[in-house]
Amino acid sequence: MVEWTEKERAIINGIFANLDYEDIGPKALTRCLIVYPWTLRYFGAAGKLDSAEAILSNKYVAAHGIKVLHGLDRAVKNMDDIRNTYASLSVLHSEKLHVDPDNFRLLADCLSIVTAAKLGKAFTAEVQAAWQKFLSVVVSALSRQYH
Ligand code: HEG
Repeated sequence: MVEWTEKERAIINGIFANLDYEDIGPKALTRCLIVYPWTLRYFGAAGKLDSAEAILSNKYVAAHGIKVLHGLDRAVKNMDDIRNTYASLSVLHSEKLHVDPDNFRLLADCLSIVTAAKLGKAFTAEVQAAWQKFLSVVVSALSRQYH
């Protein structure tokens, strides 16, 4: 069971309250696909993704980036029970999509970089600590139903 301080809760809620899903979601996912090209294998349905330019301008990828970010809303609203909140999403990624769970961490890292770039000076070490703790819990919950 993960414990959250009031300050951590305030930081996480504050980031999400000001988050531009349509900007950050696509930026994080496209960065993940470009930096770690093996993650492209799950996006066959997206069409041609054979260059950074193609990835950055792909509408399917952009829409999926927004969808992933909205998936995080559920974790924010259920911070005290992220594991159960993500049980079925974890099963989906494991059994249906066959996404290697190592990739959750890679996407989370890209999300941190994009968030840091967006927040600038406001992304202090203390904010980063809470943010990364939150993403680690998400990654662990999503990896939970793998066997
Ligand atoms: Mg996943 C579907 C969330 C990492 C590949 N992902 C989804 C969906 C959500 C989601 C909410 C829609 C589920 C549904 O339709 O019911 N994904 C999500 C989160 C994270 C994550 C919160 C990690 C932070 N996903 C992830 C990674 C990959 C991936 C790392 C591959 C590298 N997701 C993936 C694919 C689909 C989803 C291929 C199905 C796409 C589709 O339906 O078109």
